[in-house]
Amino acid sequence: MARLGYLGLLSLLQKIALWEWVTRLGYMGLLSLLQKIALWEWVTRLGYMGLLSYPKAGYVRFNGARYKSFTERKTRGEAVQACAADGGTLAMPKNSPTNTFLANLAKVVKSRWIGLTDANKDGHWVFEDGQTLESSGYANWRPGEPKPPNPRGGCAGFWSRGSSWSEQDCNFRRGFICQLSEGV
Ligand SMILES: [Ca+2]
Repeated sequence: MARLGYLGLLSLLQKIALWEWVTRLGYMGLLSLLQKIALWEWVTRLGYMGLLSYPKAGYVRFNGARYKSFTERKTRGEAVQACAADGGTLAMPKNSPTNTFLANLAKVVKSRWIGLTDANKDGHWVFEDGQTLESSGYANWRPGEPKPPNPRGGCAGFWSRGSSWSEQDCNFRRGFICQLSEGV
């Protein structure tokens, strides 16, 4: 039973239902020990991947992905971790309709991180999935942004108002928007 604790992504009710199901199979004597282990490993892995805990609360579907805006302010790194905990990434607006949708997704308390950074190479903007901003053919920088090159690079996010982007030090604390890809 202690291993249930590993299934942190499952709700308590889901864990109980799973355990009942696995246990019942075992009682029935239908599974060898190795089969039980394999089954449990599989169930655990599904839990890690978040496949059993969908639909995620608060995510809204748009053009084949789901998005959620968070108002708590985090550093870029903390925001990435928060999205990963939901099985996703920071949101990646790669076209105008998606960008407009994200900008209007929820009430904006402060500016919000998106999944775009030049932290690895100043001036070289890359989305969370590795695609370069240039190859996406879309950008929506606020006038004067991104800021002049600095040695550390930065991270992009929605400006406080509207749908344009600004560059900020990645250690600033902003709200953020997470994205779950279809099928994740
Ligand atoms: Ca920069």
